[in-house]
Amino acid sequence: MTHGNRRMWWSGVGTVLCVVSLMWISEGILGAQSEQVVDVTIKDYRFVTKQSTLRLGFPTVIKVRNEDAERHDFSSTMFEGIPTQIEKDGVVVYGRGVGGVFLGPKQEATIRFDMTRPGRHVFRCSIHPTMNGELLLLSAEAV
Ligand SMILES: [Cu+2]
Repeated sequence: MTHGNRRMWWSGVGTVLCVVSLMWISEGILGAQSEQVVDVTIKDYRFVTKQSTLRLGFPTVIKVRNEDAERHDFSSTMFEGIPTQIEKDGVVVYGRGVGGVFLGPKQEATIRFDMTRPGRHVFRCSIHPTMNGELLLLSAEAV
C-alpha cells in the first residue's frame, strides 16, 4: 500500500463512521417520537413493569428481560388478532395469533405491536401461575 492509498483508506473510514453515527442519532430521535416503550423485568419470580402513558393506535414496544436463572414466559391475550412482531436472539417472528414469548435464564425479547384496545391488559407467566402483571391503556380521547 502506498502512502496516498492509505490516506484515502482512512478518509473512507471516517466517512463511514460519520454516516453510522448520523443514523444512530436520527434513529434515536425518531424512535422516541414514534414508539412507546414498556420495560418488563422478570426478577425473583415477579414481573417489574416500567411504563409511561400508553396510547391507542401507537406502535408499542414491550421489552422483556428475564433476570432469573429460571425459565419464564410473558403471555397475554392483548396480542390476540393483532399483527405482532417478536424478536429474540436476533430472530424475528411475525404473527397474528401470538400468545407470548418464552424466555430462558437471562434471555430477553422485544415485542412490537399497535395497541388497539383500551383498558387494563393482563399478562402472566404460564409456567408459574402466581406471576402476573398488567398494562394500562388509555384511549386517545382520555389523554
Ligand atoms: Cu415464570
